[in-house]
Amino acid sequence: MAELLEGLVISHLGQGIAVEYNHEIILCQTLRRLETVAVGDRVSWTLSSPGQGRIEAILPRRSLLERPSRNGKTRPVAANIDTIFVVFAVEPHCDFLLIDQYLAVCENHNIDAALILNKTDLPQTDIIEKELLDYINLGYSLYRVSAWENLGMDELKSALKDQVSMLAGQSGVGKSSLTNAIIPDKDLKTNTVSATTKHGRHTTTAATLYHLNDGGDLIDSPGVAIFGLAGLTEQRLAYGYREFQPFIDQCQFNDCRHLKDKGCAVLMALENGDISRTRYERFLKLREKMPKTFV
Ligand SMILES: Nc1nc2c(ncn2[C@@H]2O[C@H](COP(=O)(O)OP(=O)(O)OP(=O)(O)O)[C@@H](O)[C@H]2O)c(=O)[nH]1
Ligand SMILES: [Mg+2]
Ligand SMILES: [Zn+2]
Repeated sequence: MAELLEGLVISHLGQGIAVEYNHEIILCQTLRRLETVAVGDRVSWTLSSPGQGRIEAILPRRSLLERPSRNGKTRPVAANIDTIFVVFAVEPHCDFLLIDQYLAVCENHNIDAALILNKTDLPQTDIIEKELLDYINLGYSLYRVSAWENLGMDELKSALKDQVSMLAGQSGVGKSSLTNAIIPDKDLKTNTVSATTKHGRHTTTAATLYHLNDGGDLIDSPGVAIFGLAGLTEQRLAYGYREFQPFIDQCQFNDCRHLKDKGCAVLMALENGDISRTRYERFLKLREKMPKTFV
């Protein structure tokens, strides 16, 4: 019986799963379905031939992000993440609904969340600044950076230290550019899993984990909404709006939907100005977007 070794999943490759062991990358297969293993997973594996391995088991996860897959099921996308940094910029057009969605997922999965405004070298807009005030008031950390001009990077780097972080956000906001700016000497040969789009851009196709020079790991993820409202119920979505949390328990009815319900403390807080109206309106929109089976 081959020796059981412990490794770290750093990416999904077309032909298998890249597992890091002892500073080497081993291409692994698994008897389970490949997509049940996620980047960030700690696995036990055995050597099947030189440089090739087989994943025998996934070790217990401390957090897990999932995305919807076919027939109402979910599949894991990243495991053992401590903080998700939601990246956005003046262009492509800033999608606050998507930001709220990421934040709501984090709130429900016990993952910390922070915001990164990239491309601060470009002219900024008042609209973004106005929305940002809400997030800052809610206690979310905000890092203003430019990957191009290397602005604000020291502060961001110290926030990334000694934990597992993931960059999330729509395509083109600069997640990979930030990863490159943070880890300029990363091993591109083993770690680049990108493809050139028809616009000539390198778009990330698989989430990939990199080690930071100062300690900690960083996962660059593809811009498609790789995790959605998967697994959240309507109630959990409301909980995902952290400013609703102190009021939810005070609603008159346990199953309050915070819409037009009698005795709704969330609505009362909205009237009193304790909850931002734009955030509440986005809650309503996300609620509409939820897979109906969950509502
Ligand atoms: N002006 C400016 N442009 C930037 C900055 N960072 C990245 N970009 C540009 O934005 C575009 C997208 O950057 P990427 O790093 O590929 O974006 P991404 O978020 O990784 O995109 P996906 O992999 O498709 O999800 C590229 O053309 C970058 O050169 C920045 O700080 N300022
Ligand atoms: Mg990318
Ligand atoms: Zn209510």
